[in-house]
Amino acid sequence: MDHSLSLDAYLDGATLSLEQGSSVATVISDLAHAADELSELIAAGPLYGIDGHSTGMNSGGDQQIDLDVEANGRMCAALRKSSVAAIVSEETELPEIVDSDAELCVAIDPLDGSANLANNISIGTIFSIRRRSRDALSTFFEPGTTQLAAGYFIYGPQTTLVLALDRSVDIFILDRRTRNFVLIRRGVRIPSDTPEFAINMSNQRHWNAAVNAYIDDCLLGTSSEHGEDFNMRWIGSLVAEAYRILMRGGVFLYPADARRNYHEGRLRLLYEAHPMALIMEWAGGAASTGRDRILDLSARMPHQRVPLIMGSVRAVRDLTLLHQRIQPLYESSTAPLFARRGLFL
Ligand code: FBP
Repeated sequence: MDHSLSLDAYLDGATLSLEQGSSVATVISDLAHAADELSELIAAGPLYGIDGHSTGMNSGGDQQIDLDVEANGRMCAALRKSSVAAIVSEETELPEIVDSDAELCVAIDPLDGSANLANNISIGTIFSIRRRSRDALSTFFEPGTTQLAAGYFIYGPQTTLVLALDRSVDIFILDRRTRNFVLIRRGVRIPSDTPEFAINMSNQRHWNAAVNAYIDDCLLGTSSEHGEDFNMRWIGSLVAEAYRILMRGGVFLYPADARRNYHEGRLRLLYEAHPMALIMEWAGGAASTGRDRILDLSARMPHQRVPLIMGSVRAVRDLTLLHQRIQPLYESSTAPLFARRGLFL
């Protein structure tokens, strides 16, 4: 592939036929400039006065570090510059109205997985762009299917942008010589069946029966219902896990579990699950809570959490079937959990 198409040139073409296309292009371009600067700050860290010290808790009760605050400041400044109607940010308790007549609303996680920074592991910025409905705030309470575009930047060995726009998922890399994002991959497709799963196994005793059944089956390898050996990964960084799935398939799970405060999972609907689900589906994959398609869900609160299962269509389908068949059985009877034969039949 010719690596000479810059993000701005790409956006000129890709947004041409979209309603609100030029506003969408402006938002993505402004976020990309902020991501370029943020990536430099992340790479230099302590040299630029960022040492990862705690600045307390954010409104959602998650630990906040200096870089979360810095990222939030830069990303929200970029969105104000683009003149969006309203912003929901992970780091801010209430939605911010910027210009209530503007065309677009944006939900953003300015720095996902920031706790990984101390270990020099990839982290990212996730965003979701919607057309403003009758008023700016109600836009955020519409289903994920109303997203116009979504994407994320990864700050890792390379700084990349994964962008879901106009039903295609395309990938850009930051060329540090020119400080431009450049297209490196168009129309990413997720393999439909890859024997690889990602889940935080330390929570196994808290999972529901359907998730336990699925992972138990994966661990059985060739003697399992799946009939193949599985590989496992857990990076603890949503953006990095999603990138691996886009490259080679597999499934990522952050399910609801029995721990206090995890009854709706850990991840947030508006700025983590909705944008990831759009990316997965437009790349030929799927995303579900185990019971419902993520894109069909509407948030009830700006920082609502949701269980997230995403990746290759076969794995998401199998997990959905297990939630339909095993979990109700488990919830309603004291009978043995399930028979291993015919798990997905
Ligand atoms: P934040 O939203 O607090 O940054 O946390 C999100 C996240 O780091 C995801 O990127 C990752 O998938 C998950 O939390 C890891 O959670 P856990 O530490 O419970 O495995």
